[in-house]
Amino acid sequence: MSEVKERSVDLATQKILRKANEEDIVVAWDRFESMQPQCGFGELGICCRICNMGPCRIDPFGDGAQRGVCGANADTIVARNLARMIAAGAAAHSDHGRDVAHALLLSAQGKAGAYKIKDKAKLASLAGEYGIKVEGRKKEEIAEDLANKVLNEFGQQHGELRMALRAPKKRVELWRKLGIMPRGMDREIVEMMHRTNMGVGNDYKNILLHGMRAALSDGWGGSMLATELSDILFGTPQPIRGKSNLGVLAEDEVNVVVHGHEPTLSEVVVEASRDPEILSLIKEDGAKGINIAGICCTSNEILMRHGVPIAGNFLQQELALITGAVDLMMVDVQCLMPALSNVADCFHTKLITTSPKCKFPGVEHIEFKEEKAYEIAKDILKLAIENYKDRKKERVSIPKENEDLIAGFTAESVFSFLGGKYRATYRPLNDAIIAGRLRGAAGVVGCNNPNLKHNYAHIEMAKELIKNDVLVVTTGCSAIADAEAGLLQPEAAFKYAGKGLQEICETVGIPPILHVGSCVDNSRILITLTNVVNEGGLGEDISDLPVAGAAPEWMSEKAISIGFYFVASGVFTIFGTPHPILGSSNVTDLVCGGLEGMVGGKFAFEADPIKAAHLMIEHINKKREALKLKPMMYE
Ligand code: SF4
Ligand code: MSK
Repeated sequence: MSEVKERSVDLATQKILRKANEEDIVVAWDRFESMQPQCGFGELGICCRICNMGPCRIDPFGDGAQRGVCGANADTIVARNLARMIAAGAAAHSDHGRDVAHALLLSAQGKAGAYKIKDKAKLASLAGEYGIKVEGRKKEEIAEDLANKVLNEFGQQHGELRMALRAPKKRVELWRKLGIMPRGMDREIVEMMHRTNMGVGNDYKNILLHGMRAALSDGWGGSMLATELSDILFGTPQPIRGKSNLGVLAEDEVNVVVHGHEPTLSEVVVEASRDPEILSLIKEDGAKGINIAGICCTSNEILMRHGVPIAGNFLQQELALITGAVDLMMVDVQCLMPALSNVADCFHTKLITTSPKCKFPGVEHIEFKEEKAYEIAKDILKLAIENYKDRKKERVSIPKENEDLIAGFTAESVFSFLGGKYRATYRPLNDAIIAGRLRGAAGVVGCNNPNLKHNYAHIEMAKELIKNDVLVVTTGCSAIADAEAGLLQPEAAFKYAGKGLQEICETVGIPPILHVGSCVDNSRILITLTNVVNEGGLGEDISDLPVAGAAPEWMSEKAISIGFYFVASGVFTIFGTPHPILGSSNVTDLVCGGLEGMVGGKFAFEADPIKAAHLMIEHINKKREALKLKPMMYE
């Protein structure tokens, strides 16, 4: 087994990894090591098993002439595999958006009493974008029309996605010219699967062109709608305090951990945890209270809106259970390790699945239905309370580490912040960039992966960027990594940021790294970039802006989709480890080079976070030069 210090930079994580080792509990890092060496064909993307004449694999050391049984070469096989990853990632995000739209519809129809429309202003403005009459109508009537329009858009066959029209005009025109303006989310994803089916397209460029279209239907479609409709239903986040890391688990309270991505049930669980019946049951059971904490993006969703503490990110899901202090873990969809059930079995922890889309063999399933959300939430909490008495005190070990944080930034709030209370405008942000106080901005997002030291790349990349006066916005597990390192506090600016960024953070009272939400909330970054373009003075398109993106520790297909919609929107984007495409030099050259000429964005792969940060800074400097901006103020 590798040293715990090699596995993670986080002290709490290291402590629980030691406990896991002492108690002989296998975790992701152990399984990763036992998988070595991992399949080289898979890593290079040159294995094809999409028809029964295969599986076929191309010799990476051959002369390039080798073909699969059908005649597919490495370019075709690699491109098809990558395109299918995009489709799967886009499907996951978009299906999340669909579920929120469904909850909005039921709420509007009075069939889901647990949900009330919280942001009427956003409802009115989004309805306006969809051409729905707002004046003189009840919010429920507007919401019903909006939910129906949105739900229809998933399967829209022709035309253009409404949200994609929010992009800068020049970008929309480019997408139209390239034929990648997204129509409907389902349509683009289905077509991606069709195009990559045996015997359909074998031109790698054409396959990946549609890959971008499918990815755009995620970022400017499914994900954006997931964000907007969640804001309408659960409230648009405002800057809020919270805490992060395994130390948020409580010794003497019932610990309920919510994990996954969709906020529909966890929102109600938070509310139900304050129900008088639940509170009196807790007292009866001898606990001092009930502590809801989260893992992954479900956690980010309820942190952003309620300040609910975060217990950890992707690689900490098993570790939360190994503290021995979790009475119940409730999971919904995405990023859930099947191993959770084995780990839960080592403790008293009850693991509950809740989505019909996601069951674990042998694990209790309490199906979530929007119509009965509150009752279901209470039933789950009652199980947790009942289970508290079975907690074995002698097996409990909660690391003390937990950091304060500020989250809850959005495309709307952060910049009305920067503009001062009474002037909601992006002008101060644009002016800071133009004047050279800020070099630019970077989105650092995405997962953890045991193939890299847990949290290390997120934290070091973010620190290097802010040191160079690059404002960082973050989502998903990257945001949690930063939170655990104390970087989401205003004080972090004094410790780590360059002078220009420090001045801004000091004036406005914000951290140098802004937590803008869950993985679907990467759409908030797209809107922010668009607002910066629209404010003026920094070019006419997203590809003109001094900005860059990164997913330094990515693991999910969703990260591939996110990467592609950022690149297709004109953003230079770095992934820590390569996409599984290196088996085709043509596809690699396209993804890391040729795309720039087409859409203004491209990928780079760099595992060293400091080197990666400097590639981003170089790119930002290049864009500043092209815009003829002033030299940096403090250089
Ligand atoms: Fe082999 Fe072609 Fe079938 Fe793929 S599609 S498994 S390359 S025969
Ligand atoms: S949760 S997709 S591990 S960021 Fe959104 Fe984290 Fe990646 Fe899942």
